[in-house]
Amino acid sequence: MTGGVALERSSPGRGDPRTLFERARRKDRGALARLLSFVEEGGERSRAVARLSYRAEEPYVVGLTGAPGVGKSTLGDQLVSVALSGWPEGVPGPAPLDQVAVLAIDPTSPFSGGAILGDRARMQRHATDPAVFIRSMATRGHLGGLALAVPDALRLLGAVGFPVAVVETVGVGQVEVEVAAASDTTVVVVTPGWGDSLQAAKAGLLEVADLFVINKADRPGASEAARDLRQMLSLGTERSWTPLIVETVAATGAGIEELWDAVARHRRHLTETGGLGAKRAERVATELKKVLSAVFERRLDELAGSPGYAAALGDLAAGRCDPYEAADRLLGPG
Ligand SMILES: Nc1nc2c(ncn2[C@@H]2O[C@H](COP(=O)(O)OP(=O)(O)OP(=O)(O)O)[C@@H](O)[C@H]2O)c(=O)[nH]1
Ligand SMILES: [Mg+2]
Repeated sequence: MTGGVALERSSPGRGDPRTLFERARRKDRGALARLLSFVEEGGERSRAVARLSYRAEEPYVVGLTGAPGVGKSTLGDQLVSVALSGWPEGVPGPAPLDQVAVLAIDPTSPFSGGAILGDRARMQRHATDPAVFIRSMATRGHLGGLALAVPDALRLLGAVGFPVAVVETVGVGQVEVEVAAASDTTVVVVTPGWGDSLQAAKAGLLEVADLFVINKADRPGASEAARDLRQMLSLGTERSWTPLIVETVAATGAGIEELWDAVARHRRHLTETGGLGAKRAERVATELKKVLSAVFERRLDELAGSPGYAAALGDLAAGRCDPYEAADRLLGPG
């Protein structure tokens, strides 16, 4: 039984989303990794994954964002360990949690194959821990890019049984802010000193932050950074939730329990005020618009390759019609 055919037969449906999904639900990490690759790639198989994941319990999503190097990955690592001990009293959900996922979003290198250099080491560190699943994620063709691939991935994680997921993004660009803001609890990470806070403010992160972490609090200036943040927040619009500020030293684990408690407090607030349902409803509405806009964009590309389009361009160039008439001709009057 060493021939290629026999091998194929001994593992039926290796690439079949449904088979992989069933295996992923039984905590087969390899199967889950394959499914996430499908999500990254987009296309038919990612559609199949979306269909299988839909309607499942969503994981509670904690987003970690902030400038490069502030310590998000180290923080995420520590947070996962604390999270596994479960939610504090008064927060619905199992305690302890049996598994937690970390998705590290890599917006900068769409062709990296989904691994950030520093994250390889982390993945190896947790490789023997069956309760922690860490995975870097890039987009390699998903229609709509990361803004759609990430929610798909999160739904998949929920569907295979993860109650909590931590999503790490480098929060400097528009997409990263969007991805972070699509979390249930958005944590903005800064370091002591004025620079990070100001950069966070400029990137629009003050508005989306539910919690602030001042990491590397072993360095001077942490309390000043907290004061600056409070001041900036007091200038913003009144919100029903005032972002908490937590100081941590991710390198040693100091302050991580407090951070998890702050996440739990925010979750409790969302549950009590109905904010969680509203947030998630808003999120799917945004998603639907993004799906539609991606579909329209693809149709536009198809249209641009059609003979009618070439003819319309010819007419335009010859001055036989104006661009609006040309558009009407191609689409029908809008
Ligand atoms: N002094 C100090 N260093 C820290 C702390 N937390 C993390 N670091 C160090 O800061 C560096 C960056 O940490 P990462 O966790 O990779 O930061 P990141 O925000 O994930 O970085 P990117 O993913 O590249 O944006 C590493 O060398 C860490 O060891 C801390 O609390 N104190
Ligand atoms: Mg990182």
